[in-house]
Amino acid sequence: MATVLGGRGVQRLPVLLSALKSRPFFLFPLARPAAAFGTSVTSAKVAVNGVYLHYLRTGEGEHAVLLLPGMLGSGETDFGPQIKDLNKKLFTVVAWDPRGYGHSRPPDRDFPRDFFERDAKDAVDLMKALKFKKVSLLGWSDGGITALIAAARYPSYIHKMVIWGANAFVTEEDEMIYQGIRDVSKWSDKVKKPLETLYGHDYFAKTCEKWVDGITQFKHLPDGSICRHLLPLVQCATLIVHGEKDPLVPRFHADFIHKHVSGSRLHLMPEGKHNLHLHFANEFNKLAEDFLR
Ligand code: TYC
Ligand code: MN
Repeated sequence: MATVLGGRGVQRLPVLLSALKSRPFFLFPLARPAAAFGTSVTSAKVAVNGVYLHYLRTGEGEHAVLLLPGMLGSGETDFGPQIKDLNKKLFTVVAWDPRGYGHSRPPDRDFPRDFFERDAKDAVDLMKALKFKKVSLLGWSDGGITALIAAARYPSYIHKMVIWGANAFVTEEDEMIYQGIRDVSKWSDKVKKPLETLYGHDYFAKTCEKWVDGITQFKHLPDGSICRHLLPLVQCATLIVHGEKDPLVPRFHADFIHKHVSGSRLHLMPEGKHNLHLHFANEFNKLAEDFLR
């Protein structure tokens, strides 16, 4: 059973962040007056399935949208431009940190074979704990996998879904890419820095290695399946976005999901890489908003 924590669990974001000695760009002064748009972002934790899950929340729209981060990700490191700019009149935006990631620690992150299923249940139970009747999902990469599983397992609870950089199975080619990112000292500073600040070097490096081992498990399952058998169970309207210059996730993954999620739409971004929602934030936000509304 999930319980919403009382006032003590809820902090204003700046308090939390000053404790972390970091300040994501979405907290810098906004172009629009804060009062006109209710641009405040709150940070809170709620007890769900035996852990305290952390989330950011902003907006006052009727349409609830959950943002699901990628591997090692968190709301603040992965979704700055979405938290800042998604329409706050139309949407109530929640960005969560899956257990073991971001500020949803303890526990330390682990990767049992059902870790995506566990994340999917945690994500849905978090939104139910926050009293949302139905939600849409914006899932990036690992968060896209989690979103697919949540949509398949809890069809009556998911309204619409946008996913990008996700894959439903693991191939030989994928495994080689995974091994290439195992050693975080080889990551670009730009990608590495926010995560190192969030976690400290050791937890970051160790958890990345654990993630590679965790995701490689699927390679040894029949068809390398992460969730391919679940795709036909997805019922919600689904938009798959793919960056044609994504160096991590080859095009065939997006095509496969498009083929097996009935009625899904595939939108290609020719210049998009894996982080297309950050690099082309305005274009991505408009695409997502138009699809969701
Ligand atoms: N799924 C990872 C994420 O959540 C990214 C990734 C995809 C890494 C494919 C390697 O071969 C890979 N950001
Ligand atoms: Mn189609």
